[in-house]
Amino acid sequence: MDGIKIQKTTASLLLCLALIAGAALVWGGAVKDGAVPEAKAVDEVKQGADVAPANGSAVQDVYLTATRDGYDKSEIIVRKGVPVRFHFTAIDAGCGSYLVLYGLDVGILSKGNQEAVAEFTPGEEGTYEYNCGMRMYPPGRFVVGS
Ligand SMILES: [Cu+2]
Repeated sequence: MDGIKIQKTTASLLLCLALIAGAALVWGGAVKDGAVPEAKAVDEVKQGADVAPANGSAVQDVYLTATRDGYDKSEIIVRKGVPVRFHFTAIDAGCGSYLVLYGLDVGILSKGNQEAVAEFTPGEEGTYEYNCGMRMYPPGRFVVGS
């Protein structure tokens, strides 16, 4: 029985790694193509002082860490229309080193246990799931509010 379990786990890990490699390739390509318009959108919002959040910051810094056991936070709350700087660190998390914000078209790859940062501006209120590329963890909630 144990042998079968191990084989299944290994197969899952291999699948997940392949998926990460594929996602990283797609993501890398997308960054090359999309980097300029994305950066412009962030700058535009920064210049509009009236959309800054109550604490006066023009950027919302949020932090998440993944380990083999899951994420250190089950929920992250941000405001709509204000740039988010999402700091993601995976510590020996295997395929959890690739984080996906489902429904927001955001993927972040933390390599070598180092922090990776993605910047984006959430445009629609809602609750989005964050998880690894295969949704293997208990899902986290990324809440975009007004
Ligand atoms: Cu996974």
